[in-house]
Amino acid sequence: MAESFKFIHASDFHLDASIQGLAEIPSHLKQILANAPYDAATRIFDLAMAERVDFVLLAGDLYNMELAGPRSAAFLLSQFERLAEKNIAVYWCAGTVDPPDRWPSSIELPENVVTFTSSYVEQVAHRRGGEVIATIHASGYEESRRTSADFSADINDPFPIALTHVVNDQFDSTAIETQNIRYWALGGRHKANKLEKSGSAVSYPGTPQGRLPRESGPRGCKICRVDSTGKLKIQAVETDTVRWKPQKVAIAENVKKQELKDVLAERAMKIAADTNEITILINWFLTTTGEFHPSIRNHEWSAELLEWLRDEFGRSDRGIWSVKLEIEPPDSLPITWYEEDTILGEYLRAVGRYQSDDSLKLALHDYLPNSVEVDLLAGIGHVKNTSREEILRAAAMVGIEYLAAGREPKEVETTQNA
Ligand SMILES: [Mn+2]
Repeated sequence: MAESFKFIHASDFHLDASIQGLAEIPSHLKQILANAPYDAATRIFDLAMAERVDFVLLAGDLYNMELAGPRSAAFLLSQFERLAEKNIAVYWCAGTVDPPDRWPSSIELPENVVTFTSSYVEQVAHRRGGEVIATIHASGYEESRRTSADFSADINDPFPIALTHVVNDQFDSTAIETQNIRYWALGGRHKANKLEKSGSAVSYPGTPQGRLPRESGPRGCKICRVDSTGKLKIQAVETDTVRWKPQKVAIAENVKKQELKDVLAERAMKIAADTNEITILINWFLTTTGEFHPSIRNHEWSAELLEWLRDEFGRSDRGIWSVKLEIEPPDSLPITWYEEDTILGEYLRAVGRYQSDDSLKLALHDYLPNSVEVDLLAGIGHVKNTSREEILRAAAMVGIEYLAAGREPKEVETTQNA
């Protein structure tokens, strides 16, 4: 019988990278947002202390050593010292932005911290008392690594772990041969991911704190428990203090303002009830059904709703902050509008030509001011096909906003495209 033990696996702290995607930050959230990456990382180290784990695996990208100020290094140093007092080891492999050889040479890391910077695989035996309880095969990020073949262990090794950082599915996790490795502690993905196969687990803990609207949902780390028979149990632990939670709400085009408020309030209260000790950031996306109705598409209307949501649910520290509220273009517009001999009719027919003929280039750069840099144009002028439809729908809506203000649809019959 071997000894049971436990460890934490975390990666991609990106301590110096702030939360993005808010056009304006209310004053009561400034400190919370600025500290979120540190608070999330602190929760990981608190967990290591509370659980008295044997070691912590850090799979790279803790902070950008080239760009970050001293706060990140000072933070890690103090956390590592906390762990040192409890005799908890740290194994830290380099990601793309944190090669530990860039660690300030004047600051010595405590002895409990082992760093892996090279691209070749090093082996470290982790001991408890005199006995080896796990073998760590670790390497820093290696750009040219395309397979997991560099990592392999002997079948008799005590609990072999591979620790490294890979980028954008540099190698296919599903193709990893177990190579006698029991646990693949990987970094480089911001979304957690786990794959178990024949006695081996391939695991990404993801970032402990989402930073962008697309990094929505809970974020955290993994705590791994190995029992005396060698059986491994992996548990995800949420650590984020700020969480993006986009909300899609389906409404009718002709919804009344109070009805919509009731729907949004119900949703917001449910979210508030499900989460505590955490700030929720919401981008609201309203999708509509039914015949086009002008009132909900009035900007003052949606601005008023957003303010109302903020006042109702958003003024406390650990509440819900509504970042934006978007109403998606309707499925269809009244067909008579397309037939009208008006500027609106002409405009919608022009948009319709682009919608039905993909060979017509959008050539958006013709409409940009001369002061915009040429290399920027390269990205804007050639719109990808996936977003072409969205842009044209949005263009139709802009036209309607100016040219159809105050109109009510007259006909029941509608066309398929907005
Ligand atoms: Mn990363």
